Amino acid sequence: MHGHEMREGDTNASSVMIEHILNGPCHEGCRMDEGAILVAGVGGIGCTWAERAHTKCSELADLLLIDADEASFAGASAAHCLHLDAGGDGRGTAALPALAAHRLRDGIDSVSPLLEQAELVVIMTGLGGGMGSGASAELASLAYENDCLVIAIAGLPFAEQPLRCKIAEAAIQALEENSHVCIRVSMERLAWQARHRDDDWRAGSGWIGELVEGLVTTLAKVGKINLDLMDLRTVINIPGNATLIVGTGTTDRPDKVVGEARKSPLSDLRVDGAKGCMIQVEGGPDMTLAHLNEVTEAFVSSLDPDCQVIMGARASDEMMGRIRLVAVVSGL
Ligand SMILES: Nc1nc2c(ncn2[C@@H]2O[C@H](COP(=O)(O)OP(=O)(O)OP(=O)(O)O)[C@@H](O)[C@H]2O)c(=O)[nH]1
Ligand SMILES: [Mg+2]
Repeated sequence: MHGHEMREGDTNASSVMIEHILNGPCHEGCRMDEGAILVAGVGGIGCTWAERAHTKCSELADLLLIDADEASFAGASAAHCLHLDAGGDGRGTAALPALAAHRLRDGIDSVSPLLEQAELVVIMTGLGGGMGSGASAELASLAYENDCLVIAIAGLPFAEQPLRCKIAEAAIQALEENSHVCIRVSMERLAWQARHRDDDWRAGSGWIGELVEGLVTTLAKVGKINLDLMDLRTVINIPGNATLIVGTGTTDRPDKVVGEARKSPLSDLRVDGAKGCMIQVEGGPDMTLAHLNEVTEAFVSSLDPDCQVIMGARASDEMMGRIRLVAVVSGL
């Protein structure tokens, strides 16, 4: 592994480095040589999100689906599925998160080899129901015990569902305590954005897929400037809260990428005081150094002036014409 050259965010110095490494050898398509990545979905919405996200990076990560409802596994051909239906009625655990948590503890033996192998576990869930609210924090804690880096992406219920909001409030605390980064996604904002795109919010409106794909490709593939799990740990270990951001755009409008990132359907998003940041910019073979600089500088300028920035860039044929920014922001 190479390439920790891009520490301490002086963007001018970084630009030179980006140029240098862009011209260097490319190790496209290599798998990470230490640790595996596990994408996990818990509950109905979580399984849908995880499955959709995984289709975009199936070569690079394993997929684990956990639910009481077998219908959640129907669309996934290559998933590890954990069916937690103790009662056998197939109707789920309703609003019984505690039962879901117990069921997970009982059933986890079958998937614990996955957790032992994994270095990074990305857990997706929609909170407010039974399964996701109960079992996601339990899964996070098991992953944590296995020394995995744990990133949770949690959907929060619509404000007009007070009972579900109450369940979610308790669940998000448990999930936060058991994960390194816990991102709160407003399902309401997701739904609002999805309506604009004529998309189904339950599928994550594309946004979750981009986020996870960006994160997984960032960490699993050796990019032109390599970022790896050590970098992620460095950024995440900066005291304070951390969050993830994704923005996409086209090569002809790189200025729009950061704007898109700011529109993320995350609740409570404020990154201006960030002390740490890991940024990965991905583009097609048509991405130039100027594109890279424009995107990274626009983003970094919105952070704390003393923010420690670790940057990476990657070009791949599948990103032709597109640019994607994925950032882990910490010290909030
Ligand atoms: N408004 C709205 N919210 C929904 C809908 N489906 C899911 N949600 C929200 O998403 C949360 C999680 O839903 P699911 O993933 O289906 O729940 P689960 O974890 O499978 O929980 P159980 O099925 O109760 O075991 C719910 O609490 C709701 O707040 C929907 O069709 N409309
Ligand atoms: Mg369900």
